[in-house]
Amino acid sequence: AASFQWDDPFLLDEQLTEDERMVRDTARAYAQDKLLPRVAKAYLEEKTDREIFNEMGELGLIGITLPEEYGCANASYVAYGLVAREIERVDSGYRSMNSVQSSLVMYPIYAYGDENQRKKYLPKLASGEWVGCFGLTEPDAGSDPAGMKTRAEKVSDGYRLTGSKMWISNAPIADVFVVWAKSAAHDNQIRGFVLEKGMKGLSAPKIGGKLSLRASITGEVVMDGVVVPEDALLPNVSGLKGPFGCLNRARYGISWGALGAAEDCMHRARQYTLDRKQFGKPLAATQLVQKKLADMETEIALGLQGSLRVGRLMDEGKFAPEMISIMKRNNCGKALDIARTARDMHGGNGISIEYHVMRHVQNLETVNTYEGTHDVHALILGRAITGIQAFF
Ligand code: TGC
Ligand code: FAD
Repeated sequence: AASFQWDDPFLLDEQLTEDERMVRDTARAYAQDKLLPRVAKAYLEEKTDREIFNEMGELGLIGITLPEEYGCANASYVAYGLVAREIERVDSGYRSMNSVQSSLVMYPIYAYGDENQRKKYLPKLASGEWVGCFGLTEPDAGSDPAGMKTRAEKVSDGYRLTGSKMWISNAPIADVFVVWAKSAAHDNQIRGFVLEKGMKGLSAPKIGGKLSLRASITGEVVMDGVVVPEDALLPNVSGLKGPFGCLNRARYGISWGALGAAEDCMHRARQYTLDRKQFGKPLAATQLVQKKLADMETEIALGLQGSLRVGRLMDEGKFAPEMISIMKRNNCGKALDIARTARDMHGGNGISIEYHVMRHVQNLETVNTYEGTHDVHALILGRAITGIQAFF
């Protein structure tokens, strides 16, 4: 019989290809050597380090699934998930920066754009020379993006966009804005537009005062009659399936990422309770602590296998969005529970930035909410199971 490895209980490592292991190792070394040392300061000071995009780009970690001709690595969706897991092991905000750029900005330009748009934007986004953001959510339309108010009207040689987007990751430092709007010239269908920093009427003020995801900058996107040329329109998709096609990829990556944060919490709780003695023995020698660690181990192991399976199906072109809802919902919810328990196991020290677990708890509150809340994914699954929509 094989011996049990507590930090890789189902031998996930053996289920990966050599290329996937290489990508994973590159991402892990980068995250541990370059991201971990700066995260506490960035989090406390609510500062986003713009250079992180260049660093990730240099290592080929941005837009990793897209073809080589656009400066990308043509890697598998499993490799993409492994990158998310390694980065989020350090901080969900850093993973967010990568997810948005890769799945929500580069993917739609690749999948729905024409060749000129691909050539213009993808290589610079892949290298991190440009930062991108994705504007779907609005002040009055979050879980229900069909309720968006942003409008595009036809003008002589393009479109005029008016409206505002809320809670947009990367927006205040973005060069490229993928924005969704109802277009009067297209039967009021939702269409995607690529806007650029500096366009008249476009601004992206930072949202301050966040108690979560503080290492990742978030903003509004205000479009006050922004006139864009005809070639700003993404020609090859129409309707909500456009943004949802991007969200499928990002949600899948988040399902891996959240477990990276959960693993970090579990590993820290294990070490802390082995080291710390109360009542004359290590905390890890108590039944209650061991049960908590066993529950964490179980949820992480099962969640990783689920995400791996969905990743393989994505690579084979055989996934359904509901599979991703199962994994996004489960892994984010479980990661949040694990992080809260790990925080508790650290006692008073657990609330300090030095011990990392409280930061993960705070971050995972957002991760459980964005890209479809825990309950919205339950409703997506409920609809698929019963055939009855219960959103309204
Ligand atoms: P519904 O009627 O279900 O669908 C409308 C059209 O869209 C198609 N569709 C999908 N296509 C591809 N993939 C999917 N997952 C799809 N889901 C739906 C559907 O087939 C239909 O197409 P057609 O051709 O018939 O028109 O739409 P609904 O209005 O009833 O939607 C309900 C619901 C709950 C599913 C949806 O609105 C939803 O998922 N809400 C959550 C919103 C959300 O996730 N927002 C995320 C914003 S981005 C973000 O948070 C980034 S944070 C990232 C970071 O920082 O890391
Ligand atoms: P609401 O939709 O108002 O939901 C509030 C509560 O009501 C939730 O608990 C929800 O589950 C529940 N609820 C909603 N509908 C139902 C229903 N039918 N039945 C039962 N309960 C329901 N968006 C982007 O477009 N781009 C980004 O880059 C981006 N980045 C983000 C970064 C951060 C830090 C945060 C916090 C958010 C970000 N978002 C982004 C927005 C995010 O996707 C939304 O916050 C999320 O989709 C939820 O929408 P909402 O905040 O409007 O909440």
